[in-house]
Amino acid sequence: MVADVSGQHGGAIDAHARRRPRVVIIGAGVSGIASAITLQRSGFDDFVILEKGSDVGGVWHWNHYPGLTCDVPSHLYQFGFAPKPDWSQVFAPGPEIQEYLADVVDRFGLRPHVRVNAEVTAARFTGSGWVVETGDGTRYEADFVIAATGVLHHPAMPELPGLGEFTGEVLHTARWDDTVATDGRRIAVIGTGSTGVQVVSALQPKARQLTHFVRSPQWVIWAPMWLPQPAAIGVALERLPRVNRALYQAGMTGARLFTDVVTRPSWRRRAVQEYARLSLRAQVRDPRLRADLTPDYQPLCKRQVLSGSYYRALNARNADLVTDAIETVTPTGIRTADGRHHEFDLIVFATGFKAHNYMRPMNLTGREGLSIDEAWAKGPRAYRMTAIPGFPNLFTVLGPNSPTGSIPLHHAAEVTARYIAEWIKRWSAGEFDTVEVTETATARFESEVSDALEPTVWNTGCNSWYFTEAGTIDLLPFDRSTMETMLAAPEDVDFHLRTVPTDD
Ligand code: N01
Repeated sequence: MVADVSGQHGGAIDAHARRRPRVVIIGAGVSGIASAITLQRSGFDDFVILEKGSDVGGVWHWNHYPGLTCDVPSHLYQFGFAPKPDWSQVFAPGPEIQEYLADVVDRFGLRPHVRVNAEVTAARFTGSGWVVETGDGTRYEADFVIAATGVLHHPAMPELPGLGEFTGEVLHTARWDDTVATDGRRIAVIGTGSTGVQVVSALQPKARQLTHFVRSPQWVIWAPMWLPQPAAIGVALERLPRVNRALYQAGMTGARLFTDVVTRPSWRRRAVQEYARLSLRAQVRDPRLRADLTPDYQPLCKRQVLSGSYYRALNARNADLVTDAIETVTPTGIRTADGRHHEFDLIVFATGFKAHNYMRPMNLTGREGLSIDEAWAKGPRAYRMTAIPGFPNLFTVLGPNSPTGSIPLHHAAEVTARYIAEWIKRWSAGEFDTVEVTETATARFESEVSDALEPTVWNTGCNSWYFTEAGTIDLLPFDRSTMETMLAAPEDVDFHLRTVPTDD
């Protein structure tokens, strides 16, 4: 078992047996769960999953704001190896997804491997493996580290002047406090990404007054997010696993259309964009409100927002849209640049995430003392989303340039985890002690990505969380089969494989 340094472990090469790799997985969200189950299915059981939160589920554990719904169809938002036939809705509510992930962890016997409330604060490459340390000082020795730390994890909280003086309540959607009352109150929601749109739709009906502060409007495509999945369909799919599997495959095939639309200009892209414009025209009749809600960039450029209720919520008598800049927060509300003062009981920040932090602020040190902050001084980078020069025997799942905006994420995590497992199998067979991607291969991958990003819709002139501070787009501009080919098998020419001399 992966143990703290004082634990018992025999990791030495046995000429007659395969080595038993010790693996630390950081994070128990979608990618951590996919990694753990993939290791299990490859015959490896000496792994521990270190999770900072109090439960598994990652983003679905941390987020439980009112209205949280997955805007990806449920039958695609699941693991290929753990199909759930009986989703309650076509677009599942957040708590049901969290339940699904917890259920997968139980069904696959992962609980004994999970340490919750175990935030990794440091990880150091020793020359042959890793020592990983959690906040309470526990240390784990590992042959491999898998950083499954997520993309949308660190809430972004703007430092608005006067915020500390506000006498009402303040919440960030990603750290929602379920005890805070919202009914009958005057609520400000700041931010208009997928989260802001969902939370506005959910809070408006029972709020005394809801004001949505929108700095840059988003295109909001109409979709019936509430559509139930009849129970009979769940029962039938449960009894007919082949049909369920075929449905999943059909969904994956359908998802190709979406990848195509965002990565290549075509009439298909234009058709979807026209539908986004129509969604606004058809639902917002007031010309002034419509003008305020019209973005100055192409639909699909930012992560596309889907909602069947947002515009209706804004049209309600108790709802207001404010596009004037926020000047300051006062003890009782918000003053905007036009001099108006808006009184509130509650301010909700739906202001998104620091999406390019990945495993940071962890103190991660690779070969020859190289820190991750030094390695990523010009922004996060990884060969094929998973391997970082200078960090041997460490892989990321849903790391830099992962297809968060174009390919079903569970699938991307599974494909990456299988790729990592291939390396670990070869380590287990004694082929090498350390594996490290070359700088040349990483630079080549970056250059391929950069060229392929040119014609994508993300590159058509908007500002979104897809952009890093260095101005690059942190997404994968390739289709699913290209991603699968990239990660089908390790290519030795792109790696340094080393053996570590032993004392005897
Ligand atoms: O965050 P965002 P999100 N003053 O970064 C505004 C996923 N997700 O949490 O555009 C005023 O998209 C900012 O304004 P601007 C999904 O991938 C999935 O909504 O910078 N406003 C923007 O409007 C999504 O894309 C589901 O001008 C400020 C907003 O805050 C991702 O999470 C559900 C501001 C941030 O939007 C992130 O979405 C929900 C300031 N100082 C989310 N600072 C599913 O259903 C920021 N803003 C799967």
